[in-house]
Amino acid sequence: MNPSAESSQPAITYLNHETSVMSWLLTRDHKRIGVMFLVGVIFSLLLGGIFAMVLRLELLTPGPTLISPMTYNRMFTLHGVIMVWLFMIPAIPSAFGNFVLPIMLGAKDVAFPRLNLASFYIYLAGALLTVFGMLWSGADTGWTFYTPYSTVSPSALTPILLGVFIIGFSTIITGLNFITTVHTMRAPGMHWTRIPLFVWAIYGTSVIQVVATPVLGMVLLLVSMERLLGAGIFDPSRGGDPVLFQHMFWFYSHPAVYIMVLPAMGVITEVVCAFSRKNIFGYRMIAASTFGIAFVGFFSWGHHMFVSGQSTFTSGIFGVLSMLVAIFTAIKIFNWVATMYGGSIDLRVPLLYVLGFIFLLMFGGMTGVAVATTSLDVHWHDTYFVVAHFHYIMVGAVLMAFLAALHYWWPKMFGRVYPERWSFLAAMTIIFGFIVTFLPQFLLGNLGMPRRYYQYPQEMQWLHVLSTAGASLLAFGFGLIAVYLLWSLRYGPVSAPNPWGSRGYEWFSGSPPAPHNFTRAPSFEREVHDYTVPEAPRVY
Ligand code: HEM
Ligand SMILES: [Cu+2]
Repeated sequence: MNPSAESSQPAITYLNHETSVMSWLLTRDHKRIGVMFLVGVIFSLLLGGIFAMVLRLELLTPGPTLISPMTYNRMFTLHGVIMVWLFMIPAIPSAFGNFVLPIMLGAKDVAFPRLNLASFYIYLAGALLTVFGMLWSGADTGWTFYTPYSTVSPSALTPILLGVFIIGFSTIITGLNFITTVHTMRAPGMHWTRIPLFVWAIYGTSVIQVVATPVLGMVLLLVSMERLLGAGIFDPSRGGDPVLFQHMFWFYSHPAVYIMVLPAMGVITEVVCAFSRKNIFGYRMIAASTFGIAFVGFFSWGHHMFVSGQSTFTSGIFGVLSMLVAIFTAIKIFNWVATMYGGSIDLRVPLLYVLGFIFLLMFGGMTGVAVATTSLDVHWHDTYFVVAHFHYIMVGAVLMAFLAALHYWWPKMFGRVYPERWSFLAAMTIIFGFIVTFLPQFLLGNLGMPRRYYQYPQEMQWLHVLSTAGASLLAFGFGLIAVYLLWSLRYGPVSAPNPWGSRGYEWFSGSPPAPHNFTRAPSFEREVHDYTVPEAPRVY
């Protein structure tokens, strides 16, 4: 390691070169835009989390506890809408992807910096319209907006549909921007086979974003037209077909799961390498399985419709196609474990989240194969079994990766470190709290507890009480993270430029990076995460 490089940091960074509010609001710097997205998604997580706590408190007793049935319907709808579109979809790509992707490629920004800023404001406008709809009178259809009820529901669905429609443009623009950046902005020496796997993951995600999101846009607009103009597209009483809605909705919403999970897998790959001090086992297989998942993800939407009246044959095909995803996922899990095996493991907090991720993803994935089995799903459809399954994927896995990324790149983004012990305590609380919250829901579902119900029989109460207790642990864990990260922004010790000794390319730049990342293009003469050679000097 070059000691002079280790002690020197850029004097002028993206954080201190201009500090006025306007310099943030009008910035075209991908790093600042990434930070603004990060603030946006964390606020959304907080709001969605508050709604989740209200739901869990309501379910503490079999009868009415806290709120009315109608308020309960609104709460789970808003919780789902916020968690999916305001938090999960943009969380890793728009926040961390924006921050590190150009640096990993040796570029000084994304291909279209102005569009990048526009994407943030489009997200903000859509989010505000959605929140306006919530304050006005909320929506009670569930985040899936199923017709024909959604075409007649008296709640303020239209602003929420249009809010999500607008957010879709942000997703598409960001995807296009990343695709173009990967193709045109790579520094000399950055061959296709050298591209960091996080970038491959974001690239695969971007393709899904660009192809699938327009279908969601269309279906949301059609439901709005049906509500506003009485067009007869989905409502059978006007000659429409409600099942058509389900096809269009899931054609987007199944691949959307991969918009969430692929970037998460990209984060996991980076963190596994950094803390095993070893390059990834099977680079090509990981990159290829990313595209395998993205591709197969487009042909499995029918597994949400096993009881919609589609033929048994069709269901069988969709079931088998869905199971293929498990094979590609298993390839990745095998490669992560093989990377750690024989590596020199440094168990820091980001790696702890990775272990949580792998463990929970296996539960989520294996129950996924179970619900893709037509005969089993007929029993579990619309029960808590499904709620538990998708929370294992979305919260168990994706949220773990989000927290891994937050803790891994925090010193890179803000140049400060956070207290290690507190972060360990928070991580353990969250992983344990998660299991206590969602494991009982598999049992509840199997007992027949339907999804989206306000009341339940007495004998199910103990499982609901466990679940609510776990949720309180989760809330405590998140509170802890919020406190020590905010503390670290101001009082945390200044970080070394590369506190983890990582060989990821993004650590070529300073921490925090200079405004344009580099003064000259860094050298990509070695493989990413090559721990057999000394750390390359930083260039800023
Ligand atoms: C990133 C985190 C999360 C995501 C992405 C997420 C996503 C979702 C989604 C999509 C739904 C379906 C809504 C519907 O059925 O219409 C849902 C329902 C629900 N979630 Fe979450 N969720 C998250 C965290 C949590 C947490 C931490 C809790 C508990 C503390 C929780 C408790 C619930 C409950 C109780 C329901 C309603 C289930 C029902 O009645 O059908 N969620 N969540
Ligand atoms: Cu699906």
